[in-house]
Amino acid sequence: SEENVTLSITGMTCAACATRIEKNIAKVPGVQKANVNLATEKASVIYDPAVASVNDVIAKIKKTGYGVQEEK
Ligand code: 9UX
Repeated sequence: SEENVTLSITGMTCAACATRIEKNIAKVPGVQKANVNLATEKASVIYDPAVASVNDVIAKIKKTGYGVQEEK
């Protein structure tokens, strides 16, 4: 199955930041697709909720060195 979550990211200052975050999110087991938009400072992530959780994705972004919050 699939779930989609949108996260707000802080701390990105160049396009390579967004690419870096995308690649790192994609390494989280269960993540199927990750898109990070530098201009809107948002990440859209599709994942299998049986394998990954939103918190797994949040933890990975923090570990990569950026601030992150779930969109309400
Ligand atoms: Mo650009 Mo982002 O040189 O961590 S990659 S600032």
